Amino acid sequence: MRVLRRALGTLLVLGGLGAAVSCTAAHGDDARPGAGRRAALAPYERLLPAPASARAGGAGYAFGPGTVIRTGPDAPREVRQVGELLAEQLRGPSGLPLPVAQGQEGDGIRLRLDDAARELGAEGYRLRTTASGVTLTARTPAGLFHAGQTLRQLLPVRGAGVVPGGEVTDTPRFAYRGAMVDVARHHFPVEQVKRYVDQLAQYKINTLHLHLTDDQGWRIAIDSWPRLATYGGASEVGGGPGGYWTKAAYRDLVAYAAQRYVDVVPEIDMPGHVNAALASYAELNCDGRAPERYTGTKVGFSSLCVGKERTYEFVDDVLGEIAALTPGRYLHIGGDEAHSTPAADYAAFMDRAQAVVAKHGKTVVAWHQLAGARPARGAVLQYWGHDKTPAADRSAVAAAARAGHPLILSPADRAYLDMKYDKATKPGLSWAGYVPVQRSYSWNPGSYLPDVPESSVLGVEAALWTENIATRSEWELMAFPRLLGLAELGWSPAAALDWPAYRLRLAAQAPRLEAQGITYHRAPEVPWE
Ligand code: IFG
Repeated sequence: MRVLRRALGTLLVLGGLGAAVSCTAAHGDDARPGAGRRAALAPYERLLPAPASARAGGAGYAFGPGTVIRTGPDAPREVRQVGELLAEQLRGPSGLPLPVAQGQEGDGIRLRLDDAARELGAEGYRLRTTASGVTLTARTPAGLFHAGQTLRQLLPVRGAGVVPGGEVTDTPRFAYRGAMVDVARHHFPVEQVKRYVDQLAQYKINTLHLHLTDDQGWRIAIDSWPRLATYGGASEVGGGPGGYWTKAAYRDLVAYAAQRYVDVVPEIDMPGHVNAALASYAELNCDGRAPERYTGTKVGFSSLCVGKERTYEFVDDVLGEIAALTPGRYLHIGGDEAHSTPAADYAAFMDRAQAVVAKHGKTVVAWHQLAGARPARGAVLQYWGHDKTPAADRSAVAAAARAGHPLILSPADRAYLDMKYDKATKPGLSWAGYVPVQRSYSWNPGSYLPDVPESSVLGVEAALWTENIATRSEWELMAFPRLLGLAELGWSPAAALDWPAYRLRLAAQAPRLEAQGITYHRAPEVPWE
């Protein structure tokens, strides 16, 4: 049945009919939702995140041993790099040589910058497939990279094949499409984060927020305060050895992410969530005594000493070194759960910490609790409330948005990837409730917060906290497939956000996730292929 459907599918697409091949397979008494009627999506209808517009039609391109990736005779170095990276991404699954050449003439996959294509903006692209090849056009190398990720999904998961004739014209809805990973509660090697960057970039997520410090660990070397990493990094939740990244390793990760058009936003969480720093330096404590390192999972018990000048030397030194490692514009200073810092002290501290960020040429991002203090001009607030968040908190955030502060939306009961899917989920937490795949997808960032217009929403971010996530498979089980839904919420037009259609497109990603060895939750609400 499947072979017949695929052959039928290819014939239709090749013939330019491009219609979605749908056949009602008799599934007998299969009770799974959606099992009764399996629509085999046509290639241009299975793209995720859904593009702004896609149309199948015309003859397809035979992607095979003769395919050349062409970047154009006078292509800038960055375009050649996009071509090389795309070739690398395609060679593995296809097993094809895919040389990269500069000449534009001839069949193949052509990458073309077109500054006149203003409608494509900073990250958009056009992808056009005819018998002679696939032409990727964009105003920027980032757009060409995103076009390449779409092309990957028009190719078979393995081997050579026909890219069906058609055209995609695509631009993102939100500028900030993020994923956060907490490397403080549990230490993870840079290699694991690089693998995550590959996965994020495949679905056009363009920001990696690294939660580098917390009560249980300090994960980045700071030259002027070496014990932060060497002592404060030598533990983690559960009492494991922990670890930390050298600056060289961190720079390598930042460069790796930049090659995939993923900006890194480092977070130094303050004034709360600082036990690792306090344990490393007695002088940071108001009473001059360093607490023990902490390996539990409580929150809100630690605070920097707001009244001590040494604290601000620490803040300046640390944020200065982190800013120097950060090519991107944002520096996240946390600000959440400062339950041991009196409100007036919190506001005074955040005033000074924000001034330090500005001094080092960066823009502040902070958790939305900053709305209760004095957010600096241009400061971005990251909202992590949920359906039970008090109206007062929401209105403080709405007021900050009205005052011009852009918002990143990370609702804990939608976008927190550490929330269990259901009671059977082993890793993760459930303080914000269970978050099944459908719930994680079924919200509209443009109208999610009352009194907050879409124009105030910078974007969305999926956050993976790691109190009880310690391995790659636990990480991937929690992140996939909900990350794909959040990638779509960040990229696709509001009109495309439709669970009945999305669930079929998500199901079609399974062979790709499996080919990449990604552990994922086979949610019952998705008709997995
Ligand atoms: N809230 C804490 C995190 C983490 C999380 C786990 C924020 C901003 C609960 N703060 O989310 O440190 O403990 O789900």
